[in-house]
Order: sequence, then C-alpha cells, then structure tokens
Amino acid sequence: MKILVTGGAGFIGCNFVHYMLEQHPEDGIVNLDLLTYAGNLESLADVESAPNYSFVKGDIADREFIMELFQKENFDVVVNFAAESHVDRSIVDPGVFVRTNVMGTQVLLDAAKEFGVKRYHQVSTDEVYGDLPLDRKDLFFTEQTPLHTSSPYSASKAGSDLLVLAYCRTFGLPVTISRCSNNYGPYQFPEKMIPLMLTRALADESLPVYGKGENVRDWLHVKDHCAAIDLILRGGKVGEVYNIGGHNERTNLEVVRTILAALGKPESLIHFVADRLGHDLRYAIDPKKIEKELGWKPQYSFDTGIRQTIDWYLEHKEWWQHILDGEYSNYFNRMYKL
Ligand code: NAD
Ligand code: TDX
Repeated sequence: MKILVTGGAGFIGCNFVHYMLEQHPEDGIVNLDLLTYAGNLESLADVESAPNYSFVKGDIADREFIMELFQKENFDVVVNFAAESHVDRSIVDPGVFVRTNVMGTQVLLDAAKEFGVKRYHQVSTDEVYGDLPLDRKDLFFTEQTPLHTSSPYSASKAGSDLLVLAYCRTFGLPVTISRCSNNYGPYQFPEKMIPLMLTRALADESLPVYGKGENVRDWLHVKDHCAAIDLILRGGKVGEVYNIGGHNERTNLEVVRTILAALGKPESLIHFVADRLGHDLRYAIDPKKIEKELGWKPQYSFDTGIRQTIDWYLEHKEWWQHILDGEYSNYFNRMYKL
C-alpha cells in the first residue's frame, strides 16, 4: 500500500510514521507537512533515509500542489493528521484553523475523489462532541453523541468531519473517521499541557493551571492511538466513525501533581491562572465500538504511560530544548541544504 500521511512532522503524525514503518515495512509512506511551528523533522531524523519513506513539504490547502502530488504518487490510502491543533491558539486566531482544518480537508477530499483513493481516513477529536458535566461520571461520548463544539478549534474539526461524511454519502468516497481523546507520549510539542508542565517544572518555572485545575481529560497514549488507526485502515467499515479512548480520566491538577512528584519538584510551582475561554469541563470516551468490532485494546495505563513519557522527556532534552530555542526550524534547511 502507498500511504499519504499528512501532518507527519507533528506529534501524532510522527509517532504514526514510526509505528507504520515498524509494523508494515511492506507499505510505502509519503509524509506531507507544511512544517508550521508545530512541524519538526528532528522527530523523524532516524527514519529519513528509510527506503519506503519520503518527505514532501507542502500545504494541504494548496489545491494545485495537492492535485499534482496525487497525480504523481497514485496513493492507495490517505491519513489526514495535518491540522492546527492547539485550542488556545484558536481563541487568539481562528482564521488559520478554518483554512487548514476545513478548507485543507476539502482539498484532500477532492484529490482523493479525483484520483480514486481506496481509503481516506480523517483523524478527528472527541472535542467535536463538546463537553460532559463534572458531576455525571456515568456519561461518556459515543459515536451517536451529537456534535456540539465549544472552541474555534473544535468547530473547525467538526466542520471537516461533516465534509468527510458528505463526500462519502454524496460521492461514494470510501472514508473512515476516528475521534480520540487527549494524546500524550514522546514528541509532543511543549505548548500542550503535559510537555508544557514537564519542561517548565524541570526549569523550576511556574506551572499555569487554568481555573481550579478541576477540568477532566481522558488520556490516551499516542502508541495506542496509532495502533487503533492502523486497525481502522485495515478492518474499519467505510462511512463509519470510531471513538478511541482508554478510560484514563484525570483532573488537570492530578496530572500536574503526578508530574511534580515524579520529578521531585515542589507543588509550590503550581500557579492557578485565569481560565481558558469556553473551557470544556470533561471529556470521556466510550470505546466499546472499536473494542468490539476491531478488537482494539489500549496497552498503556495512564500510570505506566506517564512514567515512560516523563522518562522520554528526561532522555531527550535536546529535542525539546531545540524547540524552546527555536533551533528546530533551522533543521529542514540544514538537512535539505536549502
Ligand atoms: P500537531 O499540531 O503536533 O501537528 C500538526 C502537524 O500538521 C504539524 O506537523 C504541522 O506542520 C502540520 N500542518 C499544519 N498545517 C498544515 C497544512 N496546511 N498543510 C500541511 N501540514 C500542516 O498536532 P497533533 O497533536 O499531532 O494532532 C494531529 C491530529 O490529531 C490533528 O488533526 C488533531 O486535530 C488531532 N487530534 C489531536 C489530539 C491530541 O491530543 N494531540 C487529540 C485528538 C485529535
Ligand atoms: O497551560 C495550560 N494550563 C492548563 O491548565 C494548558 C496549555 C492547558 N491547561 C489545561 C486545559 C485543558 O483542560 O489542560 C488541559 C489540556 O490542555 P491541552 O493540552 O491544551 O489540550 P486540550 O485543550 O484538552 O486539547 C487536546 O486534546 C484534544 C489537543 O490539543 C487537541 O488537539 C485535541 O483535539
């Protein structure tokens, strides 16, 4: 299979590229990424000379470029990770979220339709379902939960999901969608909560916890997410949505305290700051469908996954230090001698 992975230089995309090259060396991977602030080729330095992997710099919203690429490469499968992904940034500048997440997705769908792609997979999020109340632990997001978004980010992701389903119903495009909970693990950009708190705690800097730290997220190890997408590509039913999550709910304060304890840092580093606008209270996935239909089971509990993630950040200081220094953006030019 020849697979186009978009956004493969980002956090989940680069883990997916690693996962697929390990699990399916018979497949070819083309990684298309615009290398925005969130794209980092240093995360793929170990695979860049693999014979079945190549990188292309480009924009999913650039129609001419995308059409030429699809014509040249003849992809069997498209997995679309490319997106603006940070909720806080969507509150400051919603426009780029609509451009990349909605319009970029539409360009990819048109190309997939035009060139007869056999499967188009959209990587979506549980945030399209809105949030759940803190005092109703019995409620979970199922695939039937209505879309009810809160932030410009989640609205743009819901918009792209609806387009994907429309291209399936109207044009018969063979699509699948996955909606997962908060990912954590190696190579996550240190603007997201876990790596932000980790890297700041290591520097003895204050940890900005929004509101009272009571909001709940349902943590999914990125490797479990990659395994789930792989299963959907191979066995998922066309036109279906699959929720992915492993029942690992924690309040933000619990997560921050776990990180501090593991690093031997004091809780006095915690600073409660003004809440995020429109802050979703609780996310919690019901993963029964993917467990039952595709036999997916998460391998990581939050306790083992977070320990391994902390160790990874401790062992890969150079990777995140380059990001904090801005050095990583020079890597592309150095590697490709531009
Ligand atoms: P990320 O921000 O780390 O990576 C996004 C990647 O997309 C970057 O490499 C960036 O350069 C690239 N990109 C951005 N705009 C582009 C464009 N116009 N053309 C080509 N490439 C472009 O994001 P992530 O956390 O890895 O998330 C990947 C996907 O998973 C996103 O679609 C996101 O909505 C979804 N998701 C993420 C999480 C999470 O917890 N991180 C949870 C649920 C769903
Ligand atoms: O400085 C912070 N302080 C804080 O209290 C940051 C950055 C976050 N938080 C809180 C907000 C959230 O309740 O931590 C929680 C997690 O925040 P993020 O890491 O920004 O993730 P979230 O907003 O939950 O969204 C993530 O999961 C779903 C991803 O960024 C999305 O791309 C994905 O769709």
